[in-house]
Amino acid sequence: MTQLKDSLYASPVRKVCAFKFDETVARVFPDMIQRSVPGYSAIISAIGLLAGRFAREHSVCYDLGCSLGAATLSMRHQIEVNNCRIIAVDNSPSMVTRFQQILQKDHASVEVDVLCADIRKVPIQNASVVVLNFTLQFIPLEDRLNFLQKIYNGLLPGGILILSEKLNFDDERQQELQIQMHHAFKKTQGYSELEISQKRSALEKVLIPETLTLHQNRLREVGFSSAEVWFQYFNFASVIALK
Ligand code: GEK
Repeated sequence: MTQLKDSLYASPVRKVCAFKFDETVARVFPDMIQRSVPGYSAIISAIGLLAGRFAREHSVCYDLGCSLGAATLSMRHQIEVNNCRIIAVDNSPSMVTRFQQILQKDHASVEVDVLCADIRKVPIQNASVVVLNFTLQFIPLEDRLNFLQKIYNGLLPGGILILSEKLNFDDERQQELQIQMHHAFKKTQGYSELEISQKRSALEKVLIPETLTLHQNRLREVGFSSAEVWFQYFNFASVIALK
């Protein structure tokens, strides 16, 4: 599939609409996420490595909020055990349709089921690995605790959750600095000031970041025995939570 450049916010608009994972976004998504999330490729590769280590025979690996399935494909190519399948879920029909097309061209042996559904409603059972790669941030704050509790309950003993999120910081100066450094990163990726500011407005009420402490406390509250950062690049971090 040809890689299209994200220029969705390149022209000025009178009123920036709330961000949606529609067809226009799905079409440019690989370029958008790569140029917007510092360290995205490194995280995707590491998710594969972690799945290679934690995926168990006769279990399920979940990729929740899979978009075009980058994390699923990374896991699929690293899982070596038999009878382990991946369930990838996204509630954007455009993402799911495109991911199914991508999957048809991938010939690894691990079975993958792609579901178009709300991840809050999908049962999690017999899981050895659960991936939430920049997805929890789009779930309403009031639903996050129950949703993570469901994931914890569905994980097998010794299973892991990989949780990647955009972060907020309690300290005001730190918060401002990290946001500015993220914008500096986006500029090096070719985004203009206008693109950065219009995208920021579009995401404002849709992507709700929290602090690392809040994430770690919630993970412990639902039962995870530890939750540690294994990757951070400015205000983007990934945590491994162990059951
Ligand atoms: C990657 N993990 O490339 N139910 C299902 N899907 C949802 C829901 C929901 N309630 N809310 C949001 N999504 C991917 C990147 S993108 C992150 C994940 C980003 C989906 C939404 O449709 C979108 O595809 C994805 O979560 C978030 O590793 O764009 O910053």
